[in-house]
Amino acid sequence: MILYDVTAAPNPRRVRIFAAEKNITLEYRQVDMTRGEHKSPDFLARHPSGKVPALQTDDGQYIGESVAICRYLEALHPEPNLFGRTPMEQATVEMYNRIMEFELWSPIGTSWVNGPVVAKMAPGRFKQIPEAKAASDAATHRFYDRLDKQLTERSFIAGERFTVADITALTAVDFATSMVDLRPGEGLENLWRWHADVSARPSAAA
Ligand SMILES: N[C@@H](CCC(=O)N[C@@H](CS)C(=O)NCC(=O)O)C(=O)O
Repeated sequence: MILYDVTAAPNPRRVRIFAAEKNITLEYRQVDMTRGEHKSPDFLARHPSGKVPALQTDDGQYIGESVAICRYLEALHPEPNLFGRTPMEQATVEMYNRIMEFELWSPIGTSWVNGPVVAKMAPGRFKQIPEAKAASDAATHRFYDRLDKQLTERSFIAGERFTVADITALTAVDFATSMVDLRPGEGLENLWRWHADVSARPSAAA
């Protein structure tokens, strides 16, 4: 299987970590986003949104969207399980994974698009709205506080074991910290304890 990847991009990292947890070997093919390769007709045939990651399966079909790719990998390699086993656990993992996407990744993405790195990297590509960045920065920090409280009650994002929801949250916090100037406050001890635990897993280096 071939993963269309950008090493520095956080969404492909979600799939790389997921595959590493399952010990699945993928062939990585770098997409040159600086040259707009992800919007070329060839690439749009692989992923209609022109985004990474995209997976080429062994029989030559394509899947876009990191969660869809992870679900495919889980179906092929059910163990170790990362999407939940019982109906209740599956629903809980899904719930927290969606919360991490909509309530953590979403404001981080808005702050990124309206922030200084994008202004420098892709001048004029987006109409930047400083008020949107300020509101999203605040929403991200409010969410960090909420996550910190949640992590007093459980070891991982969706319960007592590592799941895909931890991968979604880890990639969000790392991207926010390194690229968006949205590092969680030092006083958020539970969040940092969780972050240290998940970062210590060999898959986090993927
Ligand atoms: N929801 C998508 C998001 C994919 C995404 O936004 N990827 C970024 C890189 S991290 C990208 O390709 N951006 C280029 C663009 O949107 O044009 C997923 O989970 O795969």
